[in-house]
Formats: sequence, structure tokens, C-alpha cells
Amino acid sequence: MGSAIDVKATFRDIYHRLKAELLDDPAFDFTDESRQWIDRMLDYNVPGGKLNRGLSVIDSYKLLKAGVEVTEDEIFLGCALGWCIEWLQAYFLVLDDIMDNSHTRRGQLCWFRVPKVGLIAVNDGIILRNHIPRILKQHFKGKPYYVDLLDLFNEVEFQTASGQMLDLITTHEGEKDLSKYTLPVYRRIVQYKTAYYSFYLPVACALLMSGENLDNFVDVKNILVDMGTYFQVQDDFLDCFGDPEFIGKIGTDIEDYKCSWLVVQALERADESQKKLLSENYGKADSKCVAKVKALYKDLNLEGVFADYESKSYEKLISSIEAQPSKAVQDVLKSFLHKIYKRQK
Ligand code: DMA
Ligand code: MG
Ligand code: MG
Ligand code: MG
Repeated sequence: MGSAIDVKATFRDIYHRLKAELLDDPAFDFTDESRQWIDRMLDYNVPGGKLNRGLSVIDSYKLLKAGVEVTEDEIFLGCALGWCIEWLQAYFLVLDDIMDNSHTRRGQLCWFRVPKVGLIAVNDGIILRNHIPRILKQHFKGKPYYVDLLDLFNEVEFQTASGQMLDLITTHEGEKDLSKYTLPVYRRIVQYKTAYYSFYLPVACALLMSGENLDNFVDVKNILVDMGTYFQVQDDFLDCFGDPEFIGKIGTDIEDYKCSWLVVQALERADESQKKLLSENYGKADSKCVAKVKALYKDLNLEGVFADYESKSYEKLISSIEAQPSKAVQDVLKSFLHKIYKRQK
């Protein structure tokens, strides 16, 4: 044991075990067709991402144990919680792609665009969501932290859904008035839609497994929310400047009129004629309009602005991490930060 490759392989094996249990759930009388549907739907939507969030639970747990050997049972539990986060992510992404009218995800068609799936994807999203408490019940019922775990997943799901709401209603407002797209509005959206489930949740799971009380980790939560904000800025940057082949998805933020970090930065720097160009071309599903917006982003040197933001965020995060009293907690946070710093996908 020990190497990163082993951990990833173990993690993948546990996916198959969890899937087999769900396909054998006695609460539903499966037919062959329904079992095959779920099987295919899970394989299509759950394991195909970078698995950063999922793997972070066991990584964090090991760091919190600071050198004390973890048992096989603990590894299993840490991985199962990691998969619950990947399931949560799959649920949000299946629905997000419908709402964002996206085309591809993780290098393949969005689930709702697959022939014979269509809007069945909405219910598949609900099924994915419902699998989480079933996994938790199967493996954590009876643990002293079971109730806290359920509460954590409920809270974070609510925060994420609320963030998605802010993202969607802000987009609607922006169609009338781009001046609504300011940095405070942006930060609020991304804190809720991305930071809690992507950054706080994995660490909170590891803390609960370690017997900690989450009320004592408010500072850690704040640092993780800042890290999650930085992560979504990267996502917005890559939506426009990333290589779709490499990031596995084609950006739609410009077409969708999103309150993206890039448009917020552009609006802060644009003169009157550039603002006019933006209001005439932003939010149109026309490749000529999209190209004009991208050209403006280049003129305003948003690539440079981003590079600057990226190194400043890193410095700030490192100094708040180093102000943490616990070395183990510092290690957890640093390991998370190093996984995402200057990421290309
Ligand atoms: C991501 O927002 C947030 C959730 C909860 C899925 P997004 O639409 O920017 O994500 P992506 O770029 O992956 O579609
Ligand atoms: Mg999206
Ligand atoms: Mg979205
Ligand atoms: Mg995006």
C-alpha cells in the first residue's frame, strides 16, 4: 500500500462494490432492463472525472492521522465517503448540463444528449442523489458520526442547489443589465455553487471520520471556501481559454450570458466602446459574436490578469494555511491546494 496508484486502484474497486450493492437494493424490485439502465447511467456519469474530490477524503484522513497506520476498514470508509461526493457531483452535473445547455462533459456527450436518454436524465439525477443516503445507511449506520454525516450532506446539497439558483437567476438579470455582474455578486454565486461541495465537503467528511466536531473548524471552512472560489475562477478561465479536447468540455459561458469571472473582469476594465461591444455580443449563440467577446478578452489581457490573480490567490491561501495551529490540518489544506494550483483541466 501507500503509493498514489494503489490508492486510486483501491478507490476504483470500491466504486464497483458500491455499484453492485445499489444494483441489489432490496427496496426496489429490479427488472433486467432497470438494472441495466442504472448500471449504464452510473458508469456514464459517476467515475469519469478527475476524482480529486473523492480521493481527497482518504488523503485528508491519512494526513489527519499524522503517521498512525490506517486500517483497511478505514480506507474503505474513506473511499466510500469519497464516492458519495462523486455521486453528489454527478447528480449536480447531469442537471447542470441540461440547464446550461452544454454539449460535452468529461470528453463525451452530456448524458441528456445521449439518444434515448433526453429528459430521463432529470430523473437519473434524482436517482443519483438518492443513492447517497443509501450508501451512507449501508456503511455508516451505527457509527457515532452517522447523524452528523447525513446532516453535512444535506447542508452542502442545499448550499449547492442555492448557488445554482443564484447562478441561474443572476444570468437572467444580466440579460437586461450587464452592470449587475460585479465581483461581490460573482463571489457569492461561486461560494455556494462550487466551494462547499468541492472543497469543504471532502475535508469535513475526513474530520467527522476522525471523530472531530465540525463547529471547531470554522477557520478551516473559510480557507476551503476561498480555495473553492479560486477553483471556480479557474473553471471560468478554462471555459474560454482552455483546450476543450483537454478539459473534456466545450465552454458555453459566453453563449449562456453567465456571470463568469472573465466578464466581471472585462467590465471592470472596458471603456465605453468596449462595453458596447460586450452588450451587443455577450450571450449570443453565434460563433461570430463569441469570437468578438474572446478577442476583447485578449485585448484587455485577461490572460495576464488571470495569471496575476492565480499567483496572488496562492500566496494568500498559503499564508492563511500557515496561520493554522495544527500541522496536520496545514498538510491537508496544502495538499488540496497543490492539487489545483495552475491546473490545466
Ligand atoms: C458548476 O458550475 C457548478 C455545479 C454545481 C455543477 P458550471 O456550470 O460552471 O460547471 P461546468 O463548467 O462544469 O459546467
Ligand atoms: Mg455548466
Ligand atoms: Mg452551471
Ligand atoms: Mg464552468
